[in-house]
Amino acid sequence: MHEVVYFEGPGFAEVSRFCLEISGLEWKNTTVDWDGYLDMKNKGELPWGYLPIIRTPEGTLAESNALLRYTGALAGIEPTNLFVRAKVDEIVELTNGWRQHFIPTFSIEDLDEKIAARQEMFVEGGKMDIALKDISKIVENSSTGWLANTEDLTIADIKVFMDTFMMFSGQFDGITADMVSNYPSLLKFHDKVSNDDRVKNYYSKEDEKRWVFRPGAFSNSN
Ligand SMILES: N[C@@H](CCC(=O)N[C@@H](CS)C(=O)NCC(=O)O)C(=O)O
Repeated sequence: MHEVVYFEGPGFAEVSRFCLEISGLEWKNTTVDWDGYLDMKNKGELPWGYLPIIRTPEGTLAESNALLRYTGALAGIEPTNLFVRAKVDEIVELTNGWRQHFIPTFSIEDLDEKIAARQEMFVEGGKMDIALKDISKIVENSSTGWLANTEDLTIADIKVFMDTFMMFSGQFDGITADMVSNYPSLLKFHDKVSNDDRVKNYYSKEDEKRWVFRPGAFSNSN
């Protein structure tokens, strides 16, 4: 039995939750609030002090990308060919790179300042604009529609899909769904991934933070 422990939102754990779900293995989704997190930290249950973790039959694993690769392998969506796997990792790392631009804005206390800092990243030439254009280029260069040019979806597709679109759910001040309309290739990618049966089934229930992963979520943004 595998147990993912994280906060309720998608954040750093969504990709692994999805991979475990499609792996067909038995797994448990444990959610904690801030006090629950502090309690685990104080008890020394978090190897490096952060969530998410996965409790596995062989011990605890931490670091979201290690969890992604592990659960992706369990789900059979981590390629075995070493070159393709490295391409997949390249895309995963590229996504981490831009995520790092966004994270410092969490600690800006003044709301107007936080909104301004985020919006500045999305104007033409801003860090997020460049990042989303990079992903758009990857989509445009793929002959299969999957980011690493594979026959089926891989952890790179899941990572980019979830990390990108979760930003636009409305839970982050200053980032609105209509901002996606500047990136038509990303919308095309959204269409492909959200209509994959595995993804569609996983998001069949209404959820205020996860509506962005459903087919047509951004259809008004076109
Ligand atoms: N490098 C870690 C970072 C995880 C991380 O930043 N987790 C946040 C929640 S989204 C956390 O545990 N924050 C608690 C804190 O900052 O004290 C990973 O990728 O798993």
